Amino acid sequence: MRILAKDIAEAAGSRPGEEVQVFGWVHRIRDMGGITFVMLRDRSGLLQLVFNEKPLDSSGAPLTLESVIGARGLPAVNEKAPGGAELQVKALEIISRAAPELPYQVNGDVSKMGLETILDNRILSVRSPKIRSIFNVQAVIIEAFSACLRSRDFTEIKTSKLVWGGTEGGTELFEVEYFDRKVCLAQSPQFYKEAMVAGGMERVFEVAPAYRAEKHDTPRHLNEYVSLDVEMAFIESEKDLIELEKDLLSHIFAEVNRKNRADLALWNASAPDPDTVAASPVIGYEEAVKLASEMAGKAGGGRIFDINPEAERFLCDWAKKEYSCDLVFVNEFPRRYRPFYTYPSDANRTMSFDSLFRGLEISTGGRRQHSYEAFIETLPRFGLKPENMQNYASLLQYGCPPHGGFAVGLERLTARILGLANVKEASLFPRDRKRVTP
Ligand code: AMO
Repeated sequence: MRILAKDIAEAAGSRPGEEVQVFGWVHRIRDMGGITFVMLRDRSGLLQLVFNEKPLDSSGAPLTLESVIGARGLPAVNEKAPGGAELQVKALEIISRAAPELPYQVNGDVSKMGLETILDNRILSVRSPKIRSIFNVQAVIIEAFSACLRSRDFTEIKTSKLVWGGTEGGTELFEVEYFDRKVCLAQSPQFYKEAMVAGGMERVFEVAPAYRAEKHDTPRHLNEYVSLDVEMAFIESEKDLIELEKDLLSHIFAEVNRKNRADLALWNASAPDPDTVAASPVIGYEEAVKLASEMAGKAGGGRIFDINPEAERFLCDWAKKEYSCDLVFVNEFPRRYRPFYTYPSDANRTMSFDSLFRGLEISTGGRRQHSYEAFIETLPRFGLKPENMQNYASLLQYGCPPHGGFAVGLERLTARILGLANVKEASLFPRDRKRVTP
């Protein structure tokens, strides 16, 4: 019978004397003279294999690290082995032999591996249990995000990433040859999620890549990231969205703490207590800038004029100190800092917000313009010509409810939960200015 590594103790306890079979990768080899211990790794964890003879392949060549093998034998209790049991091997099959020289040491200390080495050797580096754990957490985030929204009557949509223009800023666009013309990679599903709300779906969400042609290389930017997007109809202001995002993050954090206990332990990390999320403060933009500036002054720094990365860190420190929260929302952003589709609350401010989590912006959102006339009137303020914006404006022409939404960056959320220094670590195949392989 085939079992997984994690089930070895159960097999030893419930079916002693019964042979089982395991398949996986060779994680570590310890030759003790007469006896050889091989650590086998499968998707469930590690298992100690015990060989009384040297494990050789049919041609007599020794086993190499990371080879894929199958082993048959008897499970036996051994408290010193991971999982409390081991396999006394009777038969070994080397299914796929790994080259003896590995460009990345899978069983090594991840904290000593450079980021470029980890990324250059992704197929090997993701085999390190600690690195694999990042993507276990990420999978649970996506699952919890989707489940929570489905339970609130949101419909999942998938929209095109080939678009006619930008929604989030003119210069950060990747152009793509599209037959005899040029189109762009979507910076966000902004137009399509709003279009589906106007299209009568009312509540939609999407999990999909978004593309930003940002030229700078920072620990918080990717040129392709996964955007967790939400849009809903019949809201009054951004405050409805902040409440929704709090509920959503509470659910995500609860699920990660419940399902990723072992993954979190590898990073000595934990997601926030969901109860603290509900208590997260919401602070207006102007007050937030003032507060961050004062904090910077006290720390011996210069003045702060907008919510830059330094301000994000100060505001999170403040929320931690005053409210014991890892999350803080900043709302009422000035119109000049928000895209053309944002709904103004007065001449200078908008019904929009950012959420900052453990020192980093993880989401942006707000209410949108839903009046065609007001939208067209606003465009010149952003240097946009109404005649060039007809595609976008068309969603407002035939009956559009008051609506709004937000987007959370998946890699940023993952990185901040685990305490990763760079968002690239939370992307399986990150794209940056230099990197398009593997
Ligand atoms: P914004 O451009 O602020 O808003 O993006 C929303 C969130 O997406 C993540 N993000 C990124 N993550 C990694 N690398 C990047 N280059 C990058 N750019 C953005 C961040 C950010 O907070 N359409 C609006 C959302 C809305 O209003 O619904 C938008 O895209 O976590």
